[in-house]
Amino acid sequence: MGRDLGVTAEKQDAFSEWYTQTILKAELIEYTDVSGCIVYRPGSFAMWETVQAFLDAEFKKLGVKNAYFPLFIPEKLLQQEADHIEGFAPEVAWVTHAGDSPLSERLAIRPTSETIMYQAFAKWIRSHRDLPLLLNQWTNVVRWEFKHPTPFLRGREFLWQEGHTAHATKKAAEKEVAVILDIYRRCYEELMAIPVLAGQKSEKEKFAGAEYTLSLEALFPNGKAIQACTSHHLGQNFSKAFDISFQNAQGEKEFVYQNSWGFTTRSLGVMIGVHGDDKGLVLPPRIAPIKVVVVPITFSKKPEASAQVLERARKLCAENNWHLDDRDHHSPGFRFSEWELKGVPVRIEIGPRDLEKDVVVVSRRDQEGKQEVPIAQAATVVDNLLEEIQASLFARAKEKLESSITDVSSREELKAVVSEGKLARAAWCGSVESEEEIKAATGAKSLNMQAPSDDACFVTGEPAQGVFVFGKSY
Ligand code: 87F
Repeated sequence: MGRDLGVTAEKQDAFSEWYTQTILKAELIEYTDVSGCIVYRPGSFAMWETVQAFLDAEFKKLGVKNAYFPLFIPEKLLQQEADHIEGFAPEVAWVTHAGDSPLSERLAIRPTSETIMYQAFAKWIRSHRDLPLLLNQWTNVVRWEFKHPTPFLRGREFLWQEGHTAHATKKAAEKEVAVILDIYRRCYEELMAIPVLAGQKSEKEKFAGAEYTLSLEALFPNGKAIQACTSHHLGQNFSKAFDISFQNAQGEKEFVYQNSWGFTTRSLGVMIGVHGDDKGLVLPPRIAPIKVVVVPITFSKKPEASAQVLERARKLCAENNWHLDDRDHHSPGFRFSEWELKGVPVRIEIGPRDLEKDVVVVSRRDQEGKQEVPIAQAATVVDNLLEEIQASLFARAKEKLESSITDVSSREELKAVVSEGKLARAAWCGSVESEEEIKAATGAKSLNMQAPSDDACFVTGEPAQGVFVFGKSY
């Protein structure tokens, strides 16, 4: 493969150039004329479908049902819980006209669906027997961001699921909000081999409409942290604003307790950024659309041997659901580089000499080197190798995350740690003022709270809310 077909930027030195080249050249995305709106090409959409299948199955085990609410939200409805909308208003995109005629009321393009869903919840929930109400939808959302867009990581239109649930008791809601976070954690860790930090957001960083927000945070190779997803306990904030109430078993009126939780296509960007290398994508086997590619090596000067090689390669692919790359108009070297760029976890070569020996040559994307494997054992060896690659990518990323967390006991130490591209950990009071002060002095935000703590806050000396991790972030 030529220089311009492969990735030319080095991940270590030029991360953002590396990222952009990788996702374009690996055919994951295409840009459009609208900034922040990208095409998810089949290569990335297939991975999103895998994420969807994983999460959707887990939600269904909890009794969550899928539904679909409209894209357009009337202005009055969006304003109904003014508190939560306040800071977000500049990001809302509006439909104002049909053809040349102004609409009587402008319509927001959904940035999130609390308002439109909770209007319906108020109609549907009457008695404690209607609870819990557990709904999810898989949709696109539009948020007209003004920060620089980055494909997957920050865009104006993205794909997600949003779960919205109503419960009779606070206890039931609080149980669920943690269970959902754990499903999200497993999706990152088990499917995408990304270790995450799970915890509660600070007062400043939580969703304004929530009583508290739980999040997962991941670490990018450039030392920046990124919020990986959120699960909010809304308490009765929305049920009071939207009059979502029920008669309890004693016949008294009560407001429901609610949660909302979301997981977006940002996850794909995190996965790409964490695992990729100078040759391009490195995909964990469980999320890779093609897990194994077979490249038959044929020679026009040896037509008979080549035909046998092709036949054997076809048979192996059919038996094992491996991908056959029999494009003989491209050299083997070109094809190898292309599958490396696309991150396929395992490559198998088979040529006339291998066939004589009854072996194939197996390479793994995440490490150098090749091994000869007897054809009869190829399926077993490759299955084990895929498991090993999945585990090794996770272990490597986890070691990186853990070794980058450094305990600090002053703002100066925190500043030094984050400027080295690491994460700082400290017992902290969690107050909004203190967070603003830390941000101004160091450029870092709190990510989330890892554990409770009896220590004093490292900034104010007041009792700590808990042990928080801080870092520069996306
Ligand atoms: C942008 C414009 C208008 C985020 C916005 O996190 C409103 C909002 O409410 C807004 N950007 N949010 C917060 C979304 C909260 C919550 N919604 C359900 C989630 C997960 C899924």
